[in-house]
Amino acid sequence: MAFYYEEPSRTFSEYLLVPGYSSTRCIPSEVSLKTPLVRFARGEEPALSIQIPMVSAIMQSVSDDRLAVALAQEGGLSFIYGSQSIEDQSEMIRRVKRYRAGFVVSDSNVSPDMTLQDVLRITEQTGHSTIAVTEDGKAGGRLLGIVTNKDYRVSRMEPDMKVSEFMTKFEDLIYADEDTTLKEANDIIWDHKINCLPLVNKKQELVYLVFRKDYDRHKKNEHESIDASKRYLVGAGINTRDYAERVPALLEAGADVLCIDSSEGFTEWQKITLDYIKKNYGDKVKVGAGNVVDAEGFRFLADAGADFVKIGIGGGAICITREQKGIGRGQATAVIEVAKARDEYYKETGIYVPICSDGGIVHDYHVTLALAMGADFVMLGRYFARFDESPTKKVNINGSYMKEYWGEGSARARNWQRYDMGGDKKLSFEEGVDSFVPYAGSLKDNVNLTLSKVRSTMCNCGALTIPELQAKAKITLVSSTSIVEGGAHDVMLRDKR
Ligand code: RVP
Repeated sequence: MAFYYEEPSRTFSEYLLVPGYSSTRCIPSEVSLKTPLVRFARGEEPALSIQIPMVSAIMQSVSDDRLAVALAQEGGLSFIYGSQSIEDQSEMIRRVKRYRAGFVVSDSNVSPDMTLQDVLRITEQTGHSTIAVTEDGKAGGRLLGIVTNKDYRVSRMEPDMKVSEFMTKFEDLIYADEDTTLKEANDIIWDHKINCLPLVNKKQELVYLVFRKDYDRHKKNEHESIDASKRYLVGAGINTRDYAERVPALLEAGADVLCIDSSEGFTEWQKITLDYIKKNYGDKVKVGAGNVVDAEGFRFLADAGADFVKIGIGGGAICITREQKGIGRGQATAVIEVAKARDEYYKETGIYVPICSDGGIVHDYHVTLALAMGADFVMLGRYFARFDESPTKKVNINGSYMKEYWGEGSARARNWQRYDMGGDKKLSFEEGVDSFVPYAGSLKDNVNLTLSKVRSTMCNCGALTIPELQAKAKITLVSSTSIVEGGAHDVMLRDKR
């Protein structure tokens, strides 16, 4: 006879935290959000930790090298998506590891034959007003000039005017050699009162741009996620098919941690992949696995050597797995059960295997709830897709700015490896949708705001660390009527001006 759970499975919006005693010592600036990323034995320090409990989803529309740098600067970590060629994924990893704070690889480029209209389109899409003009229109091409909004007047110029006719030509630019230090670059910027300094190599190819506005910002990141050589930490998604080729390439490129990306992780495929990695690299290489939604799934992956375990099936904003296949579990219930299994495993074996709640975070307080329920960190897709740094296009829809966001199980992503059960190497049906999410500005501003709420709520619960929150949290179910009571009600809202 089938097994029946006695209780319905529930999600974050059905719970609230009940405040506990909070002493005067318990203030947001004293809260530490540091959390372990990988397994460790009792009494030992984890080999990898992050300073904030947030990682970005292993998705084409979320985690590329640009987002990875921005998130590492805030103390989190990205897993660069694996649904691309091994070479392209490795190159993204290399770009993060090579990244020098303050040195920007130009992402807004045109060739001299392109037009004012192209410049305006790129400016709108990227939000950047400094555009490099290179011979081939690509980031590393031979630099021929720069276009900024000082070079054109939309009201006075034809949209099809060629870039070569109005750019500031290379001969008239202040530029410097690729080996220039950040300090030297900033001295040049100040001496010449310019906003941006291009750095070129001996062949006049554009290597970096240094912006005046970035300098102060880069002095201030106290909580960055960095390795022993002060390079940003970065993770990479892998699959259970091409790991024998992909894993060595990613490690060679400098990936700090891997994660098997799959919609369903309680499988022999995952064990085979973990076995391969542990056999070839031992403990040196850290790899997470998932996704699972119950204690049995957790134990299977923990026993198989997973360094962390990811929880969540069907809760992602773009995910339609539950509708398509009828599998999944309410995210809160899944986290609560797996957290209990993680604690039992620790008691039994002395090994702590961190767990990650993946998908379904809609409100900032869901992050706090996930942590209080036992998650060590959370993975977010929709949340990060909304920011300037995500890899997708910003578009204007009926007067509102939106960013594209599509699932790895959508036809657009063509990520059959994530869903493959040993079939015929194609997606037989979609498990994700292609969508838009409201544009929300910079990652830094949003992450800081979210975490200020998390810290504040932790203080309400009398907790200065995540383990303390987990030990002290009092969590209550809420009725649907009391959910209505929780929002503004029985008032007419004034316009937000
Ligand atoms: P969310 O943060 O709610 O946007 O969810 C992101 C998560 O959704 C990912 O980390 C992944 O586990 C899951 N996902 C990604 N693609 C799909 C899909 O197409 N069904 N689901």
